[in-house]
Amino acid sequence: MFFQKEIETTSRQELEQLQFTRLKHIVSYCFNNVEYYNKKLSNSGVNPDKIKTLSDIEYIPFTTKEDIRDTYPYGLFAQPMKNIVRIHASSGTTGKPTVVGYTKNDIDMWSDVVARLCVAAGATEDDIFQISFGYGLFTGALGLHYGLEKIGATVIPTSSGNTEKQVMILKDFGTTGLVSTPSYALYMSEVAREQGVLDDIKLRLGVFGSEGCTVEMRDQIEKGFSLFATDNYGMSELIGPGVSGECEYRCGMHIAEDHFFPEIIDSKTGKTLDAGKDGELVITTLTKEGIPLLRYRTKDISKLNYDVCQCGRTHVRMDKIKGRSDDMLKIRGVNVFPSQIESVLVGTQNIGAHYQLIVRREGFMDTLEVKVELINGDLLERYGELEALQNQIKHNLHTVLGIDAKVSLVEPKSLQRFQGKAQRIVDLRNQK
Ligand code: DLL
Repeated sequence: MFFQKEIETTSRQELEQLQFTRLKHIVSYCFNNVEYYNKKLSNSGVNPDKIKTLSDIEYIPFTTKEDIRDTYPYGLFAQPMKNIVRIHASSGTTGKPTVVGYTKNDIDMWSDVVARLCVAAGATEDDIFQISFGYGLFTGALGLHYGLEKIGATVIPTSSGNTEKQVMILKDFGTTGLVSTPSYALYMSEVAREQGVLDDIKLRLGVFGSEGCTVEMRDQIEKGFSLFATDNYGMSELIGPGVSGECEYRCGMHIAEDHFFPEIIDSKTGKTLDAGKDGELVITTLTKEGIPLLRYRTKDISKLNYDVCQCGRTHVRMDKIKGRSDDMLKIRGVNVFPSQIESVLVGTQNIGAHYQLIVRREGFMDTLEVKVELINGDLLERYGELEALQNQIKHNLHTVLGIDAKVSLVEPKSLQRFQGKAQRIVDLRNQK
């Protein structure tokens, strides 16, 4: 099933013609409407006339998260605020969020691309979808909300958290589709099993995303809830969910190529790689008005497959995300940067500068343990003080990250030292 069959199945030749026209337009749009881009493009000797073929995109300098941060909050917006109808944001390393703005047309395009992936997953107007992503600045919930409404499905905006109530609603409201992170879906199925209500739940579809989901984990969710699940990729800077999603064949996520032009680059050299090679995904937004981005470096590692899919879609498929070229952690759907944790630890009295972050999957939930060395080992004998210090750090971490972490205070000099770059993250989630 298709939401916009004509464009989703258009020939590669027609698609590339459309992409070229749109690329030329978006480059001059950025050049004329965003001072930052005007300077950046001029400094690299690029003006809109330089784009004569689609591959001339390689002349354009990359845009990075730092560019968005440097122009915080609205410096990359290409429209005056009176034309911006929505703001979203995602957390960043500095504590300042990455801010994005949408015009009415952007919201419309966003709903279309999300509707496409929902229909590709098998959603119809007869479905009742529970959205268990957190509503708010995060793009996941409202993005799926508008897309699902567009196809005429019923939306239950439960937001995330309060898992027992989520399970009650799944059962009592006859929910047939679930939108959440895969790890939260797994957790919900565990709670439903514990409550003995799995058989009363009518779920048939899971539209998941925002964090990685291995096929093994997907199998577990599917078994738990007896549903069919798809993986969906996006990021707030680019639009939110809707950049790409799996169809019923689940052999890669179709990128909405009429709106997002993908490239794969070597993250070290910045050189464009051949399709089929693993590298960093770079996306140019071809139609976005509020905050258009040219060659945005996602830091996510994937590869592209241009073969026409069995489903009939011609739009390129990207592989599941292999990881990130930087070290942002995604824990229970929340972006966590080691530097945020460091900012809490360093400067706390009695706490040294050596720490380790251990991420595990316990049951079906991601957990974070922050191991940090004490400056004075004697404190380990003074339980009252030790506990107070632990609680203080726990509280401060929660304030900064928005999630709970286990804090382990350890002997001075007990953690590993490194001669080169420190490897502070121990991610045990994908270990069997
Ligand atoms: O997570 C947008 C989204 C919401 C996508 C709901 C899908 C569903 P951010 O919070 O800005 O946006 O986080 C973006 O999350 O750069 C990836 O590292 C990671 N990510 C998103 N989707 C996937 C996925 C939303 N399907 C960052 N698989 C991205 C693996 C994903 N990682």
